[in-house]
Amino acid sequence: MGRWGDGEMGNLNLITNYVSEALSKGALRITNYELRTTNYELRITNYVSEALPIALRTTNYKLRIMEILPAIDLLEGRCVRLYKGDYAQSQVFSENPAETAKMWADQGATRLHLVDLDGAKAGKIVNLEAIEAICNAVSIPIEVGGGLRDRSSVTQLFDLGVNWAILGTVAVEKPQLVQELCQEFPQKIIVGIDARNGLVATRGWLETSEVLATQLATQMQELGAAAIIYTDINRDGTLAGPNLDALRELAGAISIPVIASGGVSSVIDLLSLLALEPQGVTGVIVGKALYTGDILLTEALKAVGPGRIQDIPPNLGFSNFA
Ligand code: AMZ
Repeated sequence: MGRWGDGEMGNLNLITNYVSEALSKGALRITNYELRTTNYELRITNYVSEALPIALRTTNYKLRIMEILPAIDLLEGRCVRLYKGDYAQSQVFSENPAETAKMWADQGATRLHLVDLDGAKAGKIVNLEAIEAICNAVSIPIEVGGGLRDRSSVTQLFDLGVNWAILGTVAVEKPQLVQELCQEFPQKIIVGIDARNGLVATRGWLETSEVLATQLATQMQELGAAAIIYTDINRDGTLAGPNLDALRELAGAISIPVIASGGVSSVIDLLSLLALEPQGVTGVIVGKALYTGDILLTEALKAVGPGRIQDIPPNLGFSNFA
């Protein structure tokens, strides 16, 4: 393989390949986010934050950034994580979602992803109190989904200060409504496509349609959706890694931003997603991994967020990575 910074190879693919290859050869090991190479040692945050911008600068490469959206899934007023969206397999992570939201904001999150799980099942907003408390607790932008099936539920959220409404079920069942809302609220309607084996699931993921995720994404782009959130149900809450192939296919089919969701378990997963940024994957929703501590938000932000470029030490050269 080439060296970091070698011509067009000085891009993220190379860095990601470098990490994979070095890991497989035992030249690199990761302990608690610490990377060690045989001839150089540095923390993973520095590895990414310092080496990546240099690689990119060497090739005049545009810096890739992945926005990280901590997920707050609301069930009966609490912050929970489900396993593969199964309501029977829920784990409570916080009794106070507003406090949780504030914690993520304090750690540097630039946007929050909220899901009203009771709402998705009931077909109407259920956890309004918790959503309102979160809106009052933080000043970063918030997106909310789950149970938004008509205009009034969407406007109710906007009135609270929510920045984006996420529509799932109605994208399949009432595309006309999606179109009307996109016209009325440009850039504020996001379509959530939740797929099980490539087919779109609806109504709290209790039903699976015959619609293909890519087909729906193309249609929703035409209707004016600001972005698509793509969730791989079989990976959600499993820490099994994102479905990169499905994301690549989806992002390749449309030109609006794609936000990846489901299975993200490590900073390496975030780096893999960063490789899909040129295809239009601009953000990633992280749930369970943040709550278990598998991903530390502050570390993740340094790894793939905009802040990392500020940390470049002037004397770090590629000779260190031979
Ligand atoms: O985990 C689940 N069972 C689940 C979930 N996370 N069911 C729905 N949702 C989320 C979708 C999307 O953000 O990912 O609810 C929203 C869609 O809700 P609706 O009511 O528009 O289909």
